[in-house]
Amino acid sequence: MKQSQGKDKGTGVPIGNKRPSRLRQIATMDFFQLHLVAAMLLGITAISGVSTYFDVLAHKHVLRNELERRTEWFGAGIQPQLEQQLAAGAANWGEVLRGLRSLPDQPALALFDSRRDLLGTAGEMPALASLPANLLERAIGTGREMDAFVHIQDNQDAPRLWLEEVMPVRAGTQKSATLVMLANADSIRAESMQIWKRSFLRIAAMVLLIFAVTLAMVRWFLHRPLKRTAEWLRRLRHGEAGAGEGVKEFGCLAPLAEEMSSLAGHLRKARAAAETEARLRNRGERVWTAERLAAQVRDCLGDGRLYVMSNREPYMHIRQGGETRCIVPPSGLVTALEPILQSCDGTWIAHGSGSEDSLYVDEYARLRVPPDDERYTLRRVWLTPEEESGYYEGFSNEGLWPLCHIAHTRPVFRAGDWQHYRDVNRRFADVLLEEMRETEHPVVFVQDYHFALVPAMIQEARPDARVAIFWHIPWPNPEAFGICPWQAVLLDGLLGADLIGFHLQSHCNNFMDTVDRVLEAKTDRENFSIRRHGHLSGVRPYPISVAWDQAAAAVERRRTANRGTQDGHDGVALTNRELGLRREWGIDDGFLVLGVDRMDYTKGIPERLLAFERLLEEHPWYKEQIVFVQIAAPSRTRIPAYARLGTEVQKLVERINQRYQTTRWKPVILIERSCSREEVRRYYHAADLCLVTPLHDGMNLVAKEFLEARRDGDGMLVLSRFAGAAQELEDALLVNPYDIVEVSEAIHSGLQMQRSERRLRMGRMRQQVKEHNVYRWAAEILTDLCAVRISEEAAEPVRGGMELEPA
Ligand code: ADQ
Repeated sequence: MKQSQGKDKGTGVPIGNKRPSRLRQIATMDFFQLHLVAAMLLGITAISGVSTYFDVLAHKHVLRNELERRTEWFGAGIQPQLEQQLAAGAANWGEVLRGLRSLPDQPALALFDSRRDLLGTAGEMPALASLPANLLERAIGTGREMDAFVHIQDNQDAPRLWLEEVMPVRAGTQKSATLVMLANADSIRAESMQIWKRSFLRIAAMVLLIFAVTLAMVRWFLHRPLKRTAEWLRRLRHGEAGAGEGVKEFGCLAPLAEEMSSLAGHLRKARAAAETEARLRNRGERVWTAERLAAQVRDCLGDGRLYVMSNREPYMHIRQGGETRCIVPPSGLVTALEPILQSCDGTWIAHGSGSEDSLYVDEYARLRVPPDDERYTLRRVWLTPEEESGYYEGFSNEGLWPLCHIAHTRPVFRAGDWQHYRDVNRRFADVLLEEMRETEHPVVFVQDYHFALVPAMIQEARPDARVAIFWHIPWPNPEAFGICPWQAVLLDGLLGADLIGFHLQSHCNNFMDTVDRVLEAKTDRENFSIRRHGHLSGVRPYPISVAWDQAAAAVERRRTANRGTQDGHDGVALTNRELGLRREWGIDDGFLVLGVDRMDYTKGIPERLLAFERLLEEHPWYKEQIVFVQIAAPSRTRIPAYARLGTEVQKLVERINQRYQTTRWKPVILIERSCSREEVRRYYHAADLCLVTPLHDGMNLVAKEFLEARRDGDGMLVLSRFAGAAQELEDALLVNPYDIVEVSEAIHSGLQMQRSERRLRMGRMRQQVKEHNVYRWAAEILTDLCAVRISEEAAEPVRGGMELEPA
């Protein structure tokens, strides 16, 4: 342990060699700050300098106006007396002028006669001769008062500023003279200098203040987040920090950190996948991962392009809480097919059922997904409400769904629904054909009972396409399927596929029997293939499963080992959040039994509730010691049978609760909504026992999700014999869901089972799901699909002369 401290976990190189030294960090920061501060200082000084200059200019203007006004007033004041003296023919003008200029700070005076001869002066009149003669000339010429500021070089060192005001003086029409007043304007200059100085000091103080504030802001808003981000990135690199952990603390760098976080997430996943692959190669294990699946599919597709079709789309744009959100509907199918499409940039064709879907597509109803990492194309198909109701709710879910499940709900077949089903299948097939118009040898993977007619439509238009369809629900025996008035058309539609997949061998057998019974076709039970009109279809079981995240499982195992069982709950190491969840239902130390289903009559929810009621009846000491949480996502609510089921379940829950509840405890909690994947996972973690008791189910992913989620290796599964999953999970407590006593006793023995046995069973079941995960499911189907077609093409020259066999 000690040895690894201070080392880079990936390379074993001491961190000190790679990490920038504190000195270098400081130097980098200071250099950055210095530049920033210098630039700011320069900028602020320039702006302040220019603004001060204009300030001073404006002030100067005001002072000059003021001086001009004062000089004019003074001139106007002495003008009448001058005119009197002129009229009287005064002899000594020097004395007259000195008499008029009573105060020393009044302007100096000089009087010129009409011939421009100086008559007399008063006050300091420097360089009289150098006064701008043209001002005098112009004033005499125009007979108007004029003024100008002039610099006069007298015996001082520097030229001084003066205001020269020239004013005509008249006595009648005969006598005239011109008065020149010189006012010292040097004070304006001195005052301007004062303003410059004052402004400069103010600017200096302001710059200093801004400098300090900027520095503080840089340190607080940039330096600190930068340091934190750098530290977080370092920890992220060493795998010590979570991807999104504390991103909000990074201030203005949070968006960058979020991007980095998602990048790091991708890198970590890639690294984990590579490590897992390497480990598996070393151990010679055959566990499938998303990466391995992607590589396999790329390999077998070659130049071909993959097209997937399903009713449900992988990304939906919906309006929620006043904003549009892009959600991934909870579906095992998306988990399985996404890595394939992402790896080969395929096209997924699906019903655009989100309320805002049409706003996020181009003119061809396409968009690139995933939205934050565009890797493949989603082509949305639009349906009218009538089409949706006839094709989806009517024929698919009121007809085919109950037809294929032995749950004793009558299938309803209406001619109008069938018409819609055919039309919608045609529409989807046309869209697919349009999408693959320019692709040679496309590979098509159609999903489920919503599109039974599509394979033949594709086969007919594009014989070069390889087509597989996977039927996600059971296939009943020929007698049961014979109820459907259009069974032959459906079978012909399906036989357009090169490969028809079911969960179980028994479903394949039923399918072969049905074809034998209904169509003129050659069925081969040795190779499990059917030839109809010269086209060969393979029929194979591919038990679907869930994703298995090796890296996450390893992390969880380590965490569990560290936590141990210190929380005191026998064997199940619970996180605080999960403990909180148990407390919420008032059973800190008691048992949590869980059911997670769509609210569907095939899932056996009422029977399960009756079994739980019987448990309370038979073992009264469970009172206040047990809670059954049933999460039921509303499903197909517009179909009457589903609406009735909802009411029945609510009434049953009410009855049981009324019978057993106490003031602080309710035995059954019904959560009637679709929960997020994380929420469902929390329940899986917290549960002591998961009840999966469908009356009939193709596979049932909840059972496998529960096992995958139990990385602590504990918990028990009670599983219906009539779920496809029961074929693989022999270590579950298998029950007949109709047998209330058996289910009730299975719950009891599951809860009371020895910890060692429970863990042994859980370990074996987890191993099964790990080895037969959803990536393996997808890889096997696509590999078989490519192989079937290739071997047939290879045999093309001798077609008709020999029996072709799928590989
Ligand atoms: P479903 O009939 O839908 O699938 P299932 O396989 O159990 O049944 O899958 C249900 C999925 O929905 C699971 O992933 C589960 O976690 C999720 N889910 C259920 N209730 C939920 C809730 N309240 N909130 C959120 N998520 C919820 C059909 C066939 C099955 C077959 C699958 C896949 O009927 O037999 O296993 O397709 O092929």
